[in-house]
Amino acid sequence: YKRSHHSVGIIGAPFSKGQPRDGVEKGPDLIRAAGLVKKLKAQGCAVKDYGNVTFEEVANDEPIGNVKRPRAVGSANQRLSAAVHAVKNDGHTCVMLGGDHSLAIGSIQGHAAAKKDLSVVWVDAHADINTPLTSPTGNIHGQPMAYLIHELQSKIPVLPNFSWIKPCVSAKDIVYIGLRDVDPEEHHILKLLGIKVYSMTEVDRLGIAKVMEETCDYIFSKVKKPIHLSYDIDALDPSISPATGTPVVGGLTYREGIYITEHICQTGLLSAVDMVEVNPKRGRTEDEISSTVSAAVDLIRGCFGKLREGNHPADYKMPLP
Ligand code: 6HN
Ligand code: MN
Ligand code: MN
Repeated sequence: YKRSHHSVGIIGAPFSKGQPRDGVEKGPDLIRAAGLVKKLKAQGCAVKDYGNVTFEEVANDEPIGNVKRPRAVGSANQRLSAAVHAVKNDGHTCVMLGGDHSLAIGSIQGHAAAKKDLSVVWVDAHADINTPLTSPTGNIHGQPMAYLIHELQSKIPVLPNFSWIKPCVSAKDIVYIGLRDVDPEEHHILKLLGIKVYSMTEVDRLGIAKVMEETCDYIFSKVKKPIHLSYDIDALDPSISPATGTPVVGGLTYREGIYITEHICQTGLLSAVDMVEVNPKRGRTEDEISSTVSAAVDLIRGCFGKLREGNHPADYKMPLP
């Protein structure tokens, strides 16, 4: 048994303009209201809540080609990137509470500014690797990986407020887990770049324990890089987390979802986490909302040492009669 010495820095990013449905900007405050900080402290973490990033209003944010609200998304991510960089420089593992998944641009960029050479574990029903030219929707939450991967830079057009982004991840340092709704163009990109993917088919075939063992063998095959875990709540099955913008049937069970976090935690290399796409306005009942939010809280707790077998402090003394 190892005592956890996690020091966690939390940043809220109440932002929704990477996709068309409002409500997802309420994610950070809902996840906090469910007791995240108190629960992390109770399991032995040192926690600093940096509050929410504030975003500027962007007027006349007309589409560029089919890309929607590029200026607002570019500007929001630039601010988030600076905030994540600061949390990393303070020495914490950074937890970014979204907001939609376009925020991974700023979160990964800010993380990479502090720790160069990251590996990225992307847990999602979707690959979020469309380029502006392949995107069927124009929603930037379906595109963040494309802006960050070195190998795709020749495919990315110039966009307003995106010039600060520097590609910072190599295709070989990415693992996807949970995919089940991948656009044809995205599938082509994944194959072209030889990106490691454990779709729900591999989760079914191998079981989640083997998937995680292979994931870590793969990302640690050369040097042990810090891990950026980008967790889209829609990776879980909609029976557990229905309050999200783009739910897809056939997802991870609660137990599989938690197992991923437990396994990543025990590598000791988790350096930043995104928890995104919790959208209370997409829940049809209070129960659907609370089930989604509490799953998000439990996944974050799993990232920071909570064990299902139970935990006790290293200095615990049995009460004497
Ligand atoms: N997410 N592939 C679709 C698109 O619009 O590009 C869906 C993206 C979903 C994004 O869930 O973070
Ligand atoms: Mn996503
Ligand atoms: Mn998704």
